[in-house]
Amino acid sequence: MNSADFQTDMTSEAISVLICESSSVQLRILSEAVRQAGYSVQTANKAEDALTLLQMGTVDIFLTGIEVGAVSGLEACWSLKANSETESVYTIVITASGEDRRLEESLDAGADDFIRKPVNMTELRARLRAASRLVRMQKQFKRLAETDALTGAANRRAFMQYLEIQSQRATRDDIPLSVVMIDLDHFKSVNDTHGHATGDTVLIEAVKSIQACLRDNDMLGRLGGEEFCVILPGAGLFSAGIAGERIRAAVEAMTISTDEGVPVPVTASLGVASLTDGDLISAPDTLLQTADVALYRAKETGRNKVWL
Ligand code: GH3
Ligand code: MG
Ligand code: MG
Ligand code: MG
Repeated sequence: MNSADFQTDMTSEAISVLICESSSVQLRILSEAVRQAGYSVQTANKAEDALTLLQMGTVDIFLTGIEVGAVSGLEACWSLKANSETESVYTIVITASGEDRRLEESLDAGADDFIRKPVNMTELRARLRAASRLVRMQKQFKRLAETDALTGAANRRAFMQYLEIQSQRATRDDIPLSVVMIDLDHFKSVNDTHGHATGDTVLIEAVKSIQACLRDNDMLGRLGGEEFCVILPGAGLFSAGIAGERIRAAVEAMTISTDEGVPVPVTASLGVASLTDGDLISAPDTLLQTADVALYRAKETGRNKVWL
């Protein structure tokens, strides 16, 4: 091992590596080297434990031996790649001499790369850097595919996916879930009076203001032109109403003006809907329709208000 092996690899920051090896000595040596290279490291000494950690969705690169407990590294690769939540985890198989047949099977099962024992740490670091390049690119693509380009809010597809997951969770674990539908008031006249560019600025600023009202697990999606919706996992109708009022006030408090300094007042109307105990409306579509009806009532009764 030369001194370069001990330097922190700055480009690998924030990439998380899970190492699975049955030999605890090997595991310690590998995890020390990978950690020194600047990665965040988790370890497991059997594939069953590795799979549990992988399901949590925080692993970017999976470095695994082939003989690792009752479930082999090969089977772990197979089950990893068969699950849509973990299929993008970049998998590197550590292989010993005499394991060529199983190595081939691992690659066929979806492993992305391999490294031979005894592991050369310089080579391992180079392979991790190559893996990191792909992981970063993949994260970038994912972000682009899930984000509305103008405002940075989640796009409709990402929003619906999250709502589906959260409504299943809410029904299964019997916890509340609410949505708040948000539509800017008389937005057409903002465009007509001040131009489309100012309208775009209003959308961008509105998203910033709404985001500032949300918690970590909440999600703001842009469903269409000037229509947004927030998913509030864990919130019942009452808390969602409070969140809605906070959002309404934040939008009203925005101070936007045109390049000429003309103020552009903005308000929004909001409709709240909730899955509550014993309620059978668990389908995301029903929840959104209910929120839509509430939003319509808010519009009808004067705008700039929250309807439950
Ligand atoms: P209401 O209070 O009933 O919601 O009235 P409204 O004018 O907000 O509703 P309407 O649905 O009639 O108009 C929505 C407008 O939003 C029309 C469209 O030109 C504008 N719009 C949609 N997407 C964008 C966008 O990306 N940028 C800008 N600047 N305007 C947009
Ligand atoms: Mg409208
Ligand atoms: Mg509108
Ligand atoms: Mg609208």
